[in-house]
Amino acid sequence: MSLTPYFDHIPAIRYEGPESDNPFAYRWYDPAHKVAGKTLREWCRFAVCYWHTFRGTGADPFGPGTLVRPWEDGSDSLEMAIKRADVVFDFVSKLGLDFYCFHDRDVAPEGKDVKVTNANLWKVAKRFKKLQKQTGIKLLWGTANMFSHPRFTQGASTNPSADIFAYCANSVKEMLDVSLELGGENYVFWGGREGYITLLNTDMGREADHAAAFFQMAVDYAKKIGYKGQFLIEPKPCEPTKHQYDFDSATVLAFLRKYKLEKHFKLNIEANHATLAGHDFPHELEYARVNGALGSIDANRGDWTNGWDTDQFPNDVKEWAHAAYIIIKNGGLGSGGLNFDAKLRRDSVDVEDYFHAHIGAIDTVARAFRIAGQMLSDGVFEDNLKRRYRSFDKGIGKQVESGKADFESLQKYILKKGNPDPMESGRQEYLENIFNRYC
Ligand code: XUL
Ligand code: CO
Repeated sequence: MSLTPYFDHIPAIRYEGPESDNPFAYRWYDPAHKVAGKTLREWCRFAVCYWHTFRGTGADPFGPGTLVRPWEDGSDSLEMAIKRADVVFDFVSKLGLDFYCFHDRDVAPEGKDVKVTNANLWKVAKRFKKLQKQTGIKLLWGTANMFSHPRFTQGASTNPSADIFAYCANSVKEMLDVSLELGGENYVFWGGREGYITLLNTDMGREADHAAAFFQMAVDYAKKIGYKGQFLIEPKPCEPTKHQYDFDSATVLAFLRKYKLEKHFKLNIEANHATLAGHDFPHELEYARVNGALGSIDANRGDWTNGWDTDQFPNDVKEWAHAAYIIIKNGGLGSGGLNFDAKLRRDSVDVEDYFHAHIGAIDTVARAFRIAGQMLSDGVFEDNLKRRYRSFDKGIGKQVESGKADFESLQKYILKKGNPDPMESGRQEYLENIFNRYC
């Protein structure tokens, strides 16, 4: 039974198989289908994101919003916020998904002061609690929007104003309380304006210390209230600031280690942020994985011809096959999942477009998991890796890996040998051909 009438003309989205020509059906996402010992539902843990799908307007720097939402009354009132919550849960239910994600300001309007703002958030959170119980839909992660309002223009925890730092402490404290109340499985920090435009007005060292102090306070507060959700930092190199402090996985991990915060955080990797950083998506995933920090994913894509965060829905099976391969090697995402941090194009103005976007993205990812599972069980790439590094499995290589070698023993070894063994092929083209055979 739906709560609102807005999607009544669309059937519940179910798996019908690759032969189906029903645009309102999954071709690859069979939630019960098993890949590498787990169901697709368990691997994917898909989430609908509140901000793009329900609050984005289609506005761009050259013109106002275009998207049509029949349920909106044009206001940012609390009444509208509560009604919208029902629509969101209807949408997630219709797609047959398990999770949603939101920022505080996506779901509840600001009031005349902090007290009223906090009260508004709690009124909507109460509604969420009821809806979660009714539908079984869960909160993958919550976060605080500390970048949209003009007060955050110069940053949040890295703002030169201590008042703004305190304001942000209130926001995160409230959202941690809400996350505890709603059973939020993770809590995300994306440093929207935590960065700078010019060093002429920026004390970089002091700003980093402030950000670290803020994170430590969040860790301490979560412990105090017994909130056990996984903390995640979402790297992004630029946009809206020129230099964002959380540039990429490597930068965030170095920051966390400097301030001894690494055991409290994992990473939420966003595909389009990876490409903005000059990496590809699999690079960021693998860097996080090998550092034990792959926590969750914002599933979207950019456009390779430009340098913006276009936040399109994922549709590249090959890219995702590689991503799924890494996720499976990671044993999954733990409490994390795949959140569609993606928005409709400005001229996708039909209610049906929300469904087409999600169905396409979900099928892309599901198909990729099926492919990746096959690649792993065939073992071609893993066998190749074993073979390529085999000189470290015995002899002098084994001594290096076990910490038993030093410069002197290595020099003795290579002097005795005279010359290293000849180079072996990296077989890149061969491996690319094999990869293409799967996709
Ligand atoms: C912005 C972005 C955010 C975060 C949450 O580029 O990705 O929506 O995911 O604040
Ligand atoms: Co994101």
